[in-house]
Amino acid sequence: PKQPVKVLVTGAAGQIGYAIVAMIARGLMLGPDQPVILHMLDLPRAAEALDGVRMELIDAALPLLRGVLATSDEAEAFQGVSVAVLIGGWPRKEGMERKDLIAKNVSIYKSQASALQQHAAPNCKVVLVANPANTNALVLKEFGPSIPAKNITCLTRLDHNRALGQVAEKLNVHVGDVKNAIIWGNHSSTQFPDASHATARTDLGEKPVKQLVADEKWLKEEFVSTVQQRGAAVIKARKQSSSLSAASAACDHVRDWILGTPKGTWVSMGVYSDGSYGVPEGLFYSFPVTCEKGEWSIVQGLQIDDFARSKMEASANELEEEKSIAMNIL
Ligand code: NAX
Repeated sequence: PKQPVKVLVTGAAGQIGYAIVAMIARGLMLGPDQPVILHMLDLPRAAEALDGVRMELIDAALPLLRGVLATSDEAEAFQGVSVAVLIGGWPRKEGMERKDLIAKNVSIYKSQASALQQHAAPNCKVVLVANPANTNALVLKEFGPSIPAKNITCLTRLDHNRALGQVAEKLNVHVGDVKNAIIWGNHSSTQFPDASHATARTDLGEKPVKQLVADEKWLKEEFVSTVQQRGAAVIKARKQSSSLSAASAACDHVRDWILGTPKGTWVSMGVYSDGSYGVPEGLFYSFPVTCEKGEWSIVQGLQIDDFARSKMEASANELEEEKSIAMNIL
């Protein structure tokens, strides 16, 4: 029998936290045969609500769940964890400028970087969900010099899944038959959702989505803006931001990272740029990646046309800007 793995969820009393803890404890993140111990962190002011989540997890009688810790102490929360899902952050309030949002989160991720270095398991894998996700990942890296860059990632899988969903709706096929969409860049409205390398399985076999859609205007305009604006559309409809889809995407992200991507399939992950596709090094940027044995690698050799290039650059520019704001605060 497998030893339980300790998984940290920060912001666990929040919306996404509430949705994800049950998913993790049901094996959706690490597999149906992998027992887990959940470490849940939230702020002291949310301690009571967090304790309610802990009670509900016990009440759900989940056989894979071998322990639950609910705490507002960072050192205790990070102790011995092999996976850290960082969702807790300062929320964007109406009228708040990006600069202020970055500043608030820099101080949170500075402190979590040191907790991670001091207390987490040596090869702990981290996924940053809290926004601005890419720049929070960078702050974590800057303040956690002993954490290997390859162990820090940020979540763009929700955007990736949204892209697959839009293509499936358009073609009227099952979403499981669509693959290899790409989200390039920042988890923000400058991201570039790219379906030009995607394929879909049909009665005639696997075909390029470009050929099946046969509507360049849709692929370059409506598809791109629908995926970019989907978060806003959900907020407008639900009066709350995406949470079950975000939780599900974070499980997909970690599962594929640790257990591997299927052969011939890639997914999108925000990772530390090595300069691939001309993206400046030293930014956390969303790329197409494949994963094997717990390591991601950026898919190489895809053709990038001028349209894609300009969108990719715009998102990189925004990330450079966020980086310089964060670095000025550091
Ligand atoms: P909520 O406001 O419901 O929950 C956030 C929780 O974090 C709260 O319970 C809060 O007390 C806690 N928290 C704040 N500071 C903390 C700290 N220093 N340590 C531990 N906990 C702390 O937000 P929710 O809707 O769950 O969203 C969480 C984050 O995910 C936000 O930053 C949001 O912008 C981001 N998102 C990122 C997505 C992505 O794809 N990368 C998509 C969904 C989501 O918008």
